[in-house]
Amino acid sequence: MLAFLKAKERQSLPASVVLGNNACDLDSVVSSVMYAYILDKTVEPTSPVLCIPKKDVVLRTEVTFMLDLLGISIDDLIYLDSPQISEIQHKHMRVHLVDHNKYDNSYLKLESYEVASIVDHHEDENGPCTGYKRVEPVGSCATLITSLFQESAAPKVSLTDDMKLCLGGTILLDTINLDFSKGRTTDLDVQMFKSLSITNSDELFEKITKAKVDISKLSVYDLLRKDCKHFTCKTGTVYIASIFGPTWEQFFSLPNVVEETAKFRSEFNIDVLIIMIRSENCQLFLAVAHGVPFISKECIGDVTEKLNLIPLQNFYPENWLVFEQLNLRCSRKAILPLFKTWLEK
Ligand SMILES: [Mn+2]
Repeated sequence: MLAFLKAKERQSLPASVVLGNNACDLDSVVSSVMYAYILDKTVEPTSPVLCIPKKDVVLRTEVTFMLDLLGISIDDLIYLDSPQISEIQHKHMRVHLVDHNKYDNSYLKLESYEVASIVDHHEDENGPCTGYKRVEPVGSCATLITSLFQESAAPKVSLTDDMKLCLGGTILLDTINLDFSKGRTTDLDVQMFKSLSITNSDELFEKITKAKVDISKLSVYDLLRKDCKHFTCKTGTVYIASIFGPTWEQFFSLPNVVEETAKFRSEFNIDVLIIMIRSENCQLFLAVAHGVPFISKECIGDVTEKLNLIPLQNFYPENWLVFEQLNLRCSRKAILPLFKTWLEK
């Protein structure tokens, strides 16, 4: 498994690549790595390409958890900004799609290509494909990849225990532990999961779910980038980052919180940065790092009233406002338009 990826890392890329979707979630990563493995063993040298810049992979903590489990380092994989990508742009490439079914050339910017195969579980967008196509509405693309391993008669394409855990874990995460009542599970998901003979599936599901929210290894810069929405208005560029886990005291005690926040603001030219912090015991805090003089404790407009904000004193860095948000029903989806309306005035 590992050897197959490492070979790709050192040499230039082969003319056959597997691409997951641009959300680059666990399903896309696992499906592209496993499908590339099958193609590499049965058809031609093939490499997975992750549809994100390399620095973004650490934000997907469930992905790094699973790669760890497989003994794959994030350095073993190819990303949109890997140096090998510029070399393939002038070659004729065979692109295999997993976890999406319509090729978007704006990521790889290939001069010449064909979509050589598709394995996906989303609604069929009928994108062109010159070869094998399997689009089925199951809970996880990893389910379809698992069934490919079963159909592959070649004895050299067998699954190791680690690979089974990886496929099985992805199926569990996507189907919410194979719970039919959640509406994402199909009979094939259950059947394929069973074929992997994983004994303690509840434990595996719990581990991956935990890994998904485990932010303990992320820097403040990464925490801010992990889940962020933005808009532009009269005041300038406004970012609302959402962080789940710490209390505001814990957040402001993280290493280099001021420097890392400044780095984040300058990289994205952010005029107003709003951070929603939801602690594990469901307290909500709103931190505003502002460069705009009219934003003050008293003057945060009707937002204060609607969100029921209580200003918190001391402890936080200069030029920041920190509030406890007592209206817990207001999610970011509701907060974003409130701020937009206010900052537009
Ligand atoms: Mn998927």
